[in-house]
Amino acid sequence: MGLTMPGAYPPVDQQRMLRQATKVLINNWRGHSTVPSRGLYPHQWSWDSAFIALGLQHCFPRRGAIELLSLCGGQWLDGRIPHIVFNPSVPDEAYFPGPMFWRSSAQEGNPPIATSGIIQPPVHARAAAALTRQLGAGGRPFAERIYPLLVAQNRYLREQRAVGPSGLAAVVHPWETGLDNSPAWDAPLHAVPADLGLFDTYTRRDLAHAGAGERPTDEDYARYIRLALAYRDHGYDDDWVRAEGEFLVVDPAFNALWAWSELALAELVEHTGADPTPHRDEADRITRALVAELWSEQHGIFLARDARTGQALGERTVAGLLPMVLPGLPNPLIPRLLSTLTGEAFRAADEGIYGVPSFDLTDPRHDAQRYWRGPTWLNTLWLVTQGLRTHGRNELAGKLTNDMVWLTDRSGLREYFNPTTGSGHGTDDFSWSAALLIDCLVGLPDSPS
Ligand code: 2M8
Repeated sequence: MGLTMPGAYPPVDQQRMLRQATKVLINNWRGHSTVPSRGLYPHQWSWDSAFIALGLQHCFPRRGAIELLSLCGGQWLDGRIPHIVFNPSVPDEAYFPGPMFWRSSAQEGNPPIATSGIIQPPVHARAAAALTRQLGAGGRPFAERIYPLLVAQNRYLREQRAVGPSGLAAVVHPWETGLDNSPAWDAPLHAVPADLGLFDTYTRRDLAHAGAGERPTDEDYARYIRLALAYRDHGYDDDWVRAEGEFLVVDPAFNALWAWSELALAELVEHTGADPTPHRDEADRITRALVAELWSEQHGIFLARDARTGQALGERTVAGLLPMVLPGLPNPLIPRLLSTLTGEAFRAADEGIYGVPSFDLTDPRHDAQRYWRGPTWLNTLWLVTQGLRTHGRNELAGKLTNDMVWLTDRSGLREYFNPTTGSGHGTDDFSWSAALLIDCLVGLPDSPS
């Protein structure tokens, strides 16, 4: 079926695109979970699995449930869901840092499967709520099984990662934000020494799969390694890392997704008969804290904060727009966020801009092809469309959804896209691009589902 795209876009063959996206998810499936990509990311990643499950809900919902439960198989005793669950049949040298680096099994109480020791944004409850609706009779048993695991994930954030008087959660490594190489992390990250001597011991594997011009620099990679080693060598102790860690940042996207996940838990318990009120209260608490601590009236966007120095990090990034997913944001903030989204920094309504750039188009550090320093990514684009729909801005959400369809039709299911040319970059056959495209195609008028 051909869908005529509003605006400048020619019609696309939705059926063909849906088939291609489904094929990527089938090829990347490993029997219990989906790899983000077959070369660059050969294990299971935490927030990737949540986005993947949001696509699987439409074609293989049972597989989506297995995806999330298998990720939770790597959950630690303290509740953290690690950012990578390693596939034991993949050799250690296929990805760096691998299981031998993280040494998760040396931590008391951990599951037998090897994992990393850091976390990623909690999008999983949102995926679990969506799957529960799609699973029919299987929804309730799935909800009952996954709910306590997701509650423990959020308890970990509240008890082990809270910083400051309002108790927003801090991240202790740029990889925990998922927007790993964002310019917002430049100031706190560059305060961490870059020891290139670490590469005598450790070898980057990412450069075998993607161009150096599209990935982080060696200096930044050395800082990533140093931060991860220090956390590991202190037994992944969160009291230590909050007091002494060299990177401690409060990220608006991470915290907004935490609040959003509490709202999703409130939806989940409606299937199990438990009381949703504590989850709604927790979502309200986090939302109020976000506004009080991270909203910048001057910039018209949420800004991250360096919890070490107390300084706001002034970069305008897509992370600062994502609190839009929260229905409880104070009303006056919505038009402000919209004007930032459509203004010079992101130009999301412009026909010559595809999707939402991950970083301010006017900043000299904007790099349209380097990982998280400018390109459009489909997960953050999808989250922005969710936020717009939450606040009734369906027309702009529709334009951005069409951008997503056009980008993938033009350039394939790439990891990220140049927002001004639409060219594709990073790895190809990227799972969350496929999954979120499926979610968009199914939601379009004239949907092929
Ligand atoms: C990227 O991060 C990993 C480290 O976790 C890497 O660069 O090796 C990020 O884009 C992250 O958000 C994503 O979850 C991961 C797998 O797709 O890749």
